[in-house]
Amino acid sequence: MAQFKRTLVTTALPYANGPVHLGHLAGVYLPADLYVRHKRLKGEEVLHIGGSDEHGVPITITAEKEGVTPADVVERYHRMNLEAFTRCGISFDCYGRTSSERHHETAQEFFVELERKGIFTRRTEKQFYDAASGRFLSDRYVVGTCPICGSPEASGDQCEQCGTHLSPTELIEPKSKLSMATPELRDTLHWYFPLGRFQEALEAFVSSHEDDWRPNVLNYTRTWLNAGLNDRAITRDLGWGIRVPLDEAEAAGKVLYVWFDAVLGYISFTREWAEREGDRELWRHWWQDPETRLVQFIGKDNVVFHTLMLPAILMGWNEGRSEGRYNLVDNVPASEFMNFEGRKFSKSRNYAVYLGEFLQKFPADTLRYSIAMNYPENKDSDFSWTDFQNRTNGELADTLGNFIKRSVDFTNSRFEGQVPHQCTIEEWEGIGVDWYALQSQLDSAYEGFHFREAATISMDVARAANRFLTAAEPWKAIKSDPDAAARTMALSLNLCHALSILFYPVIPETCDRIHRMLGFKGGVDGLVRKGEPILGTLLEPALSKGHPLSGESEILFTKIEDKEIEPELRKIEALVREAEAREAGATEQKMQFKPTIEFDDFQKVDLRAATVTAAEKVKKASKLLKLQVQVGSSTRQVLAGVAEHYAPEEMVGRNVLLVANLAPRTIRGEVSEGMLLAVEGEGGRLYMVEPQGEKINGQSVQ
Ligand code: B3M
Ligand code: ZN
Repeated sequence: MAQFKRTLVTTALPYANGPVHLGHLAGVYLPADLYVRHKRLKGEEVLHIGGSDEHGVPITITAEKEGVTPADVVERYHRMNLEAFTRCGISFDCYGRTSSERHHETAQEFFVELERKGIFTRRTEKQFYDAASGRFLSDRYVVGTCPICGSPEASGDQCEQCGTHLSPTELIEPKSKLSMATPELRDTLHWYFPLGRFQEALEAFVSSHEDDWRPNVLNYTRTWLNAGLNDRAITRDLGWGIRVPLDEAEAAGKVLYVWFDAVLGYISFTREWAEREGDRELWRHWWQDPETRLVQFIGKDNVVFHTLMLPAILMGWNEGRSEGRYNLVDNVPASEFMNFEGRKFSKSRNYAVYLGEFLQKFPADTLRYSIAMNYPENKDSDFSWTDFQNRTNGELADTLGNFIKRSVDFTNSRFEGQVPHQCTIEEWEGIGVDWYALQSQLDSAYEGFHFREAATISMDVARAANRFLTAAEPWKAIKSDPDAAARTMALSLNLCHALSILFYPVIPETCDRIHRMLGFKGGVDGLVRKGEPILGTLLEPALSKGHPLSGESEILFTKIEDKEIEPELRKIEALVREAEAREAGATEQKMQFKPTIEFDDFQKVDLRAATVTAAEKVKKASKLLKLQVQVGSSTRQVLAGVAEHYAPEEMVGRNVLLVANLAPRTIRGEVSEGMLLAVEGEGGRLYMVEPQGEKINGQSVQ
């Protein structure tokens, strides 16, 4: 780490198609802000770049649903999210948007360069076209029946019911989401980025981070590498996005795939920042100087785009260049998810607490602290209102706030609002905090992305400070031993100052208030922004004898009363009830039987008892098993969506029920000649239908 001169921090660009919620804050934005502020405390050079992802199908779908233009959608949510982040104290140096001119230019520049180098491949392929709307349909615009589980509501990219990733042509009875008409397959040309061309280079790159990347990040990335990297289409037929910058007629109406452009947003926004700083070339410092470290904060669902896709694009750019080469990412601290009252946040089910709304009711710092203490570092965590209330009342108000107030009030009333004693280093070191050890513990917590630990270390100092003040009893000593009381108060005030620095990454606004109460004009943030390494000043007492406090005394944290969180708890209960009703409704719907069929219809289905003779996983299809089944004297290949419920070796030897005369289908490039019957149990667990009996193989069901 020490070899780096400066750190560029980026945070995933949230889609501007909805408000950010507490899950986003916990996984990405707060940890990044903690990291950045800690670096500023050390006087290090750091830049935090983020912004809105304003392209892609999620945005056009929202726009269509609401009957407005995509531009209206992104305008609304970009503003809303930027405002929420600002109120929450997320200190971006630039919060850009991918609809900006500079970003379009940057993304096109990359496309042109890779095209010039002949890196892309072109492929004509069949894609669904909705003749009624005159549009090619991208994956999510096609709906139909899932070939794996039979759910009638699968979308062209994924089946929500069974989780299988699909392509639109795999759907049974596909329909256009735009007109509900049956779409036709037409030829269309797309540009592909050959990830496989960079396989070896990416493997070497990932291996070089074996020791510093988180296990979850390495795992997701390795799963892709081990499966072998494939070409990825990086253009789409869509009316919203960045135009493919080629004059050829074939490029008309095509835009860059949102993920190709979004990951380049970090670069565009650094350029915009540099322009605002008045030096157009300054961005190169941050992207192209090998002494700059790049750290990208993201959620676990975005890993491979940052560990493989962006690095490969940059490798493509760097090829054959000795200058103007981009740095590859140094670390990708991807978080797990933070749940909310025991359930997953879900925007589509409206089960979420939105950041902006939250901050209308409670101060940002109380939220920042609670979330830091629940940071989903290596497993999913949970945010609950009761935990939030307990931490605010017990830790922030009773421990930290109370200590500061007691120290300031007593000094104001008994020592004329001035530091009453010159503390020596020995006294400072004698109060039960090992300042050297503390600094290095705190530093390794932040540098290792252990944010819960960092916040805990700071709160432990507040606890120690309280113990110190309570044990010294200056309110008694003031009569019996005024010098001792003066010493206690001077040390306490210095502790207040130390706490205002230690807590700065977590609760910056409060730290500014503490600083002002202690008689300083600018807040901690003002000092830090000047690039002073003020973390190092903790080793000595900072306030000298005679230093005047401001004379003001504030209550830093108001306790949260039960009646304030009761409506929130009731809201959750209602949301959970709704979710449960919906889930129950879904099961009920399944209970509605299909229309009656004649015996002849049933007779058309050839159901046979078969035996699994071999089973293996299918690359890049975590739900699928490729099975060889023996049915009488013939053997055939069947793909079954049961990989999450049965290990391949468990399948071998089982008797199964096979739909033997189903037309063959190609799924993931593999032919499936038939379908196995299974039933779904609790929690989506699938159970194969396993006929029992002697010599039943090959026999039909009757
Ligand atoms: N907008 C996905 C998301 O919000 C995507 C991230 C882009 S990071 C370049 O989860
Ligand atoms: Zn399905």
